[in-house]
Amino acid sequence: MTSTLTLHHVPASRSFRIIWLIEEMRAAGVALPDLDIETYAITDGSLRNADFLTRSPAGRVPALDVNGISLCESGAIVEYLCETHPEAGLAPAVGTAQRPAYLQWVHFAETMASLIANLNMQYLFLRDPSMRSQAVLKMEARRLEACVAAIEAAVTGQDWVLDSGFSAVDCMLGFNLSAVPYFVKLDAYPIVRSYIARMEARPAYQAARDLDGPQTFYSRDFYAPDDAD
Ligand SMILES: N[C@@H](CCC(=O)N[C@@H](CS)C(=O)NCC(=O)O)C(=O)O
Repeated sequence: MTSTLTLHHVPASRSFRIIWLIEEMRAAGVALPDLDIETYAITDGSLRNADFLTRSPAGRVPALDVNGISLCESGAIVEYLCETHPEAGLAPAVGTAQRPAYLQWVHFAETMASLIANLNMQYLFLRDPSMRSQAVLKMEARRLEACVAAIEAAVTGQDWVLDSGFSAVDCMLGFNLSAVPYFVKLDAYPIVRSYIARMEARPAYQAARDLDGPQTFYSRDFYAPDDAD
């Protein structure tokens, strides 16, 4: 059977995690088929078409078609690609000392991304700005900042989140950290800023950004509640 790899994608969304991981795998010498990228948009109804819903029942990206298997949920896709390509060395094997931390951070990335999604919904996707809840805006920005602080602690004294070095966890968190500066000022988090700079310096990250496409959601540099100090 011919190998195929198709990513159902929205530029600057969680599907960036998958493009970056695939580029890291190629950089590690894994022979993967060319990546076909099918691009959708959050606001034009394309994520609700019947064909797409067979791949992703909640109508969310990413979804990946890989050798006849269709899979949604970025964390599941990342875990699946890492376990089918252990030679890439991007995930600690089952039973190794770093495995629990790997699993924890893959899933932590989604706890954190749900806060970004809530802030995106409130600031960008509500029909009418008067529908925004200032209390939710404040609370979700604070909860997002707590996640940034957790990453600051995790990368203190090391380049990547896992003690064992760069891993798929960093690809999961990389998407989050590209969106965080729209809602949380990073001045108080110099270690996170250096971590972001290390991510952005990786050739695979840059190749993935070229494939990702331009973000069209954010029209401002920073979003804050109306009465923020
Ligand atoms: N837990 C899912 C979340 C997927 C998700 O919500 N993706 C967003 C883009 S970042 C989406 O497709 N939003 C479309 C919508 O909410 O209608 C994952 O990690 O893949």
